[in-house]
Amino acid sequence: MKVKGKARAHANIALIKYWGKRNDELILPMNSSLSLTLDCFYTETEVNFNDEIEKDYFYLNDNIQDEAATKKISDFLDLFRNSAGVKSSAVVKSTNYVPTAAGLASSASGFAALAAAANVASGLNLDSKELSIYARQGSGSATRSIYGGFVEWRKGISEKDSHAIPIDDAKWDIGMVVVIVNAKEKLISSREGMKLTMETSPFYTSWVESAEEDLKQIKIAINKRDFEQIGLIAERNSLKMHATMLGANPPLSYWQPDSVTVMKIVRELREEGILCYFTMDAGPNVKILCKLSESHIIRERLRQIFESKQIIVTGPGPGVTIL
Ligand code: 2P0
Repeated sequence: MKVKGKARAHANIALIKYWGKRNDELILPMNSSLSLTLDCFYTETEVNFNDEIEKDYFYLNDNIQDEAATKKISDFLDLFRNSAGVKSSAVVKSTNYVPTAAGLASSASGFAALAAAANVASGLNLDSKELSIYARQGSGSATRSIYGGFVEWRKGISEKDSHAIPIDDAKWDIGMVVVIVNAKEKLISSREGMKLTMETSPFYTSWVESAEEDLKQIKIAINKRDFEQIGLIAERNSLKMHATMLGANPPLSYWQPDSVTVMKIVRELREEGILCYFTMDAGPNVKILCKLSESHIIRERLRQIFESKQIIVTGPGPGVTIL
């Protein structure tokens, strides 16, 4: 049995959002979702099972992590240890390659890289579909980071069929401009935010129904390579998720004034004929879906208001890679 494994996984941005779980422990989502894996943001993780140590150690960006952070990793590694019959503790070393102050340190790339590394180190040798089922149990969005390009996370009926499938490698003229409005850590985590929304927002049932319909439509648009429809559906879906959060009690909003400024710029650019569309997640930063060939025009316009380091352009990224 190989005791060491190392892997890289890229972050993804949902175009059809996941926001709410029907099972908290197994991380089964209320609705299916769809994302684009990104090239510029990724995590590399090494898992080393070692008979001579008594407990797990977790280093993130070369810094040893506290008990709470390490426990999350240990619990996740237990899934692999239990399935593979591995009894050893592990040293886990993880590095986030996210441009400084991007505020995008992602649990998606983190748990996908950890899953892929643990898969090798434990000798389980799961295939990609099974790997996405394991990654899901670390963090929902990690399910989708197993694959590159456009990826669907099918909500499934049971824990065994809630997994990702690749939809299209997105190797066409597609990119994202990420605008870092604020790099500080969010005050309300996605996990808490989605729970609050599900439990208290009167709009929640409509959100789930509408997300499933958006998913159907965006898959048709991806199949036709209809970039305008992909963008319009994604933008509407993001706004609906945020509207549903506003209906929570207490109301939840991740927006900041600069987020709205970016949305206004996107709409203006569109009026000028540049096909670009915004999407936002559980934080104030705005991601603009665009044609990579037109990203320089968007960057230039944003530069009138934002600093260069606040604007990151990325293309579509690949799935997990074993290193
Ligand atoms: C998504 N988000 O689909 C949605 C849109 C944020 C907004 O998945 O609780 O870190 O670990 O499953 O995956 C962020 O939530 O949450 C997320 P858990 P996760 O990308």
